[in-house]
Amino acid sequence: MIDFYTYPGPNSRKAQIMLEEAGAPYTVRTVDITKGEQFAPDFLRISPNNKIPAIVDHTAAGPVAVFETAAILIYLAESSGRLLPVDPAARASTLAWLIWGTSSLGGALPQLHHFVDSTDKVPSAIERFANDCVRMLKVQERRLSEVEFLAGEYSVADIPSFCSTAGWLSRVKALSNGALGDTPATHRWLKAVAERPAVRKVMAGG
Ligand SMILES: N[C@@H](CCC(=O)N[C@@H](CS)C(=O)NCC(=O)O)C(=O)O
Repeated sequence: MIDFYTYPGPNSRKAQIMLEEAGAPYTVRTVDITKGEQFAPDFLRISPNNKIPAIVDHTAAGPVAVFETAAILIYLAESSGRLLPVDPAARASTLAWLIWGTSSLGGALPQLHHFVDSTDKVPSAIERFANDCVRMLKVQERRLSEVEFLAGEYSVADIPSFCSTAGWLSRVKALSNGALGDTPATHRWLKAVAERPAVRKVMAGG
């Protein structure tokens, strides 16, 4: 059984989709980050960077605590044997797109939204993050016009970018003054990923 430490939001959805894809039984443990529960000493022993999501897998060999979305996804893919190829080249490509999705795209989008939503507007920060998000969404569009899924076949690599793109593509497009343009391959991919039962369940709040 896995304890899943979560609070509603895109990062938690990434981990929960992989829990569903892995078919791993799990118990939801809500950490209310609006009330500072992420700083409780018991939670910091699991997630030292005071962020959700995190998991504790109660294995026969003892509990395994994992924090950081990318590490959780890799752990679940490896422990379930699902959505992460063993062939070295395919595995390297899958991990590259997974890490790109969690750190590059997934790191810049929240920064853009922070600066756009903040009351003290910092034009250079908005411009920097808007340009970078547009650039990365174009990188993703180009990739998805060449292959069906980010690493070729559907894999753990699609999950983080799907959650970020589904939530924020239209907002970045609106902010881009036409620079992002049409993204037909991205829309085709969003639809295909959204049809997976695990994804449908989590996106519906399951
Ligand atoms: N790099 C982390 C980021 C996770 C993250 O930003 N979590 C936010 C919620 S979406 C959080 O826990 N914030 C609480 C805090 O910063 O105190 C990951 O990929 O898991």
